[in-house]
Amino acid sequence: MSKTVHNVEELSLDTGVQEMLLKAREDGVETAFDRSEAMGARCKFGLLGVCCKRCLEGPCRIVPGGKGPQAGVCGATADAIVARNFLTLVTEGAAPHIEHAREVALTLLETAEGKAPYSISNPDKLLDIAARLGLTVDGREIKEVAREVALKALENFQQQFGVLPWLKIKAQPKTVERWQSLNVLPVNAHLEVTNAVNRQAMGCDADPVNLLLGAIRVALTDGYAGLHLSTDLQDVLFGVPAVVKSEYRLGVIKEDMVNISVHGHIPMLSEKIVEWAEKLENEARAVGAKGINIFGVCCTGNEILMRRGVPVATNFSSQEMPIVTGAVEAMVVDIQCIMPSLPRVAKCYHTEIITTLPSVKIPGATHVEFTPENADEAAQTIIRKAIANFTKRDPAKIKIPQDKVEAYAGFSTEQILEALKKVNQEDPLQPLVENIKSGNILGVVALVGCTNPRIKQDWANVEVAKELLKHNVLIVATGCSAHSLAKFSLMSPRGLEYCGEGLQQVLKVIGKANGLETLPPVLHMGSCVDNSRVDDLVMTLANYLGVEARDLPVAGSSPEVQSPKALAIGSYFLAQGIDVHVGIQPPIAGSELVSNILMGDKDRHALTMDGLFGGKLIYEEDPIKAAHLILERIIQKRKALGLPCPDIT
Ligand code: BF8
Repeated sequence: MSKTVHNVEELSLDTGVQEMLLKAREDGVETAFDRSEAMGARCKFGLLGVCCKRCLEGPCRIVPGGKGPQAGVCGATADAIVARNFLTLVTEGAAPHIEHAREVALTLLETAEGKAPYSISNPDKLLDIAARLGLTVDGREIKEVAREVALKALENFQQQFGVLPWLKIKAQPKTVERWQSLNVLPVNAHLEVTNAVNRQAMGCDADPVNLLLGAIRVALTDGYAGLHLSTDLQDVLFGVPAVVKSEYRLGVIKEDMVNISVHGHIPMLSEKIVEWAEKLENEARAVGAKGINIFGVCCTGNEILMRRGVPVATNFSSQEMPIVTGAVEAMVVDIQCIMPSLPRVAKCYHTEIITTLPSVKIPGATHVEFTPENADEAAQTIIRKAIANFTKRDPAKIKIPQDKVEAYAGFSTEQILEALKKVNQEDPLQPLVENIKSGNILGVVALVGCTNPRIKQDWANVEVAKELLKHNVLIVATGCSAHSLAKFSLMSPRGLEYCGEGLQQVLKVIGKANGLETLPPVLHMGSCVDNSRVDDLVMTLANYLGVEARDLPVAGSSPEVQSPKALAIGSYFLAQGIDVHVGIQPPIAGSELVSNILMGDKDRHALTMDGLFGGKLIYEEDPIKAAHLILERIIQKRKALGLPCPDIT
């Protein structure tokens, strides 16, 4: 194990995590924070994006503008290598969402055919989607419609001609025209991923501009055949989220109960775990526990929080910490963002790490195979394993941080519109739009993405949010960033103190109309695939105003990004013409050309994302400076719309 240098206060803002980091050291357990420190300064070539490992002539590395070789053995320049590596990241980010969506579509199909033990929880959303797809719904059985919607959804992975069906039903026609003129409209998700990998291969695409447009094409695939498709069909199966009150932080783990953590991304498994936990309570009591306590980690946590109000313990960087409490009987994982270290940490305690999918196995974990058809059996097996583990606890190793905070979640676009209807039944968007026009709400920013052991956990997410709130920016949040903001009371009425006066007024009026003291200043919109909900909200506003999304004073920010998935989502928002901030250096600095295309202003550079699409990438590590760069762009967009603009200091 590496020698630890940093104080725990420098590693995480979360006091519960700090407490568990100290305990981990006492217990001799290595964590991601230790490994990050042991890794030391990161490889400069990697950080700049100028390392090429695509064939066995290399690996080739280029020192930009330096003395060494200025091209790989094959002749690829730094511009081509950096652009290709960026496309690789976006493709690696898109593929997991695309696979997630396909799994949900298959589950809907099997449900409709009576082969999987789920039901259509939200027929209204199903019928709405069916109508948008142009399917006949009148006089038909709901399961029949569900089957047809599922088959149509699967066309997003199969059709050889045309445009992704989900893009066609969701995107703004004018924006689609722009994408068409730039030849970035996707045909089917599998084809796009294959094509992207193909063009990255040695001896294929070497034009940096073409490669970056390729990244946009994959990002659009991610947005529609990954994010939107997953959310829409999950809402059909499990319900559209509505406001729920719950709790965050490690204090949600309960000493006297069988604790089961659900971690990963796909809600098909976690929904069943929650269902069967209730049904098997008696078995837990039989071994001396008071019951079964399910809590979430990462995006599975977001999914079951949004729909069921299940509490959330922690986010990405500190996913090992629940195990360190010594009070977790099982950590059940599905896919994505699961640290392979989990079984090694669990070895020091009694926790059983349970993998569930054939494509995600980890040495040292127990594997209980989950399929939609055997969902009930798998959930029961997992819960019974956890119950059996309760008796194996070592009381001397148990220590649970007491901190927990209340948070509101469940702000789907549908729920936001419902809340606005309480202010204006006939024209629900009117109060929101009027307040944006007047400047009470300066703009809307989506705080999204991860935490990253490279920087102090939660800190940048929280600081960016507070600075924006101070300037009357309404914040919506997803992913692990949402966890950060909830943990620091920005999703509860207590967060109101951080808001500017205008925003405070709006939140109170809408809150009171809904029987609450106030709306929370940050609206939790869900998991990372639920960035589709952010997109839905932006589209709803843009369509109401008769403008394109790119004209609105909105932006995205991922201050603690770690995953390529977040880069894919960010690129999707860039394609919509929405600015995206990242607080961790994206590996593009090795090419001035690529950096200028992605991050440059259209007035200063001939070819930019800003000029082509209307949004640009902003890289700034300092959260306060980052917030102000975002505010500047919001002000620019307000000016272009002829809206009043305050002085930002
Ligand atoms: O998909 S925010 S660390 S858990 S990648 Fe991963 Fe990042 Fe968390 Fe959810 Ni999204």
